[in-house]
Amino acid sequence: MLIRSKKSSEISESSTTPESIYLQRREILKGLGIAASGLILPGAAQAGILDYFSSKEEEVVADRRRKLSATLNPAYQPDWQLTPESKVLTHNNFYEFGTGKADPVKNARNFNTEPWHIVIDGEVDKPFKLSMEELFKLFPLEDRIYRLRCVEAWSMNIPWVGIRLADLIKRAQPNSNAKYVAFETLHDPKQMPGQSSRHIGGGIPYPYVEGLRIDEAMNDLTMLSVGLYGKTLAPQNGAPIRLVVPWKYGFKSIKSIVKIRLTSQQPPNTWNITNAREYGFYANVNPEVDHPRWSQGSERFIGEGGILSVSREKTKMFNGYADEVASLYSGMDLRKNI
Ligand SMILES: Nc1nc2c(c(=O)[nH]1)N[C@H]1C(S)=C(S)[C@@H](COP(=O)(O)O)O[C@H]1N2
Ligand SMILES: [Mo]
Repeated sequence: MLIRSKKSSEISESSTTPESIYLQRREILKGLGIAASGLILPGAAQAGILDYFSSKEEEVVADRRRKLSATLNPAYQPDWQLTPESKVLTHNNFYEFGTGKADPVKNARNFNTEPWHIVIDGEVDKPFKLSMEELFKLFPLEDRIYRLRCVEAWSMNIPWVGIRLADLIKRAQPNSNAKYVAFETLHDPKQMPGQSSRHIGGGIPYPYVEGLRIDEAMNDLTMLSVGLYGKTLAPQNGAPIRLVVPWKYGFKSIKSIVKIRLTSQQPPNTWNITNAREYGFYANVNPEVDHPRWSQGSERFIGEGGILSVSREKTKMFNGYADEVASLYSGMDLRKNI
């Protein structure tokens, strides 16, 4: 997500999505059988390409992940082509570890997530604090395949492992003032270089925060993920626990959560604080409402193979989950409530 505002005429589609440039270039270079040279693109884009080329996947995907046993939820096993695990692990948005897509896998490598606790408090009768071990004992895990649609117009199909957020919230017994749910990422500038350096972290406010309306949080689709591809989350994907809200743009799916608070007022969310004109509170995937700087009508699906096989697909209302969630927004103007 670019932070600076530019007129849409000044920005080409590819410059909103540098990853497509370097993936494509890599594919072309591979096809030609030559090594990467940075001759074509200037400045930052070139640095991105060189970065990506110099990072051997096996090297950067230091595997600290543990196998998880989870039950397949048959309601969420669509017959889709999955995004390969290697791409889910190496193409990330996690500004605490750098703003480039290839930064988090490198910079989060030594991110220490043990011990980890998550607190649930606010407008509840039974606030509690859980270690990850306690969470694993209390809640059975399930496997669900969801589509992830980033506001930058790329998407992936990811097999998540996790629990229903609703189950965690119910355990805290929300009171009648609980209208929203606020989430907060760990604040640890020593471990998260983007939190101590504007240069690395893009200058957005930290800790990263997000929010949902209570009915959105209680929807069956809304998950707290602790893993993907049958293993615990890698640091770059938001270890050890992150939100997954598949009908909303990816920035709602906040990573490395330490706090969940039930509130009576709508909580702030990081991208809305940063640029309210471009990013709202709801952030429902909506092909009919363009981002001020690019179209949301279609997306590049990141699948198997190189960029030449990346397909441009039509973006679906609510990211394809309209049957499950459209009723949450009946009577709301979705052009105003972006
Ligand atoms: N704390 C935190 N959570 C975050 C982000 C971030 O920068 N910081 N980026 C968001 C965005 S824009 C997207 S698209 C998804 C990406 O998740 P992934 O890297 O696991 O695919 O994480 C979201 N959660
Ligand atoms: Mo995103």
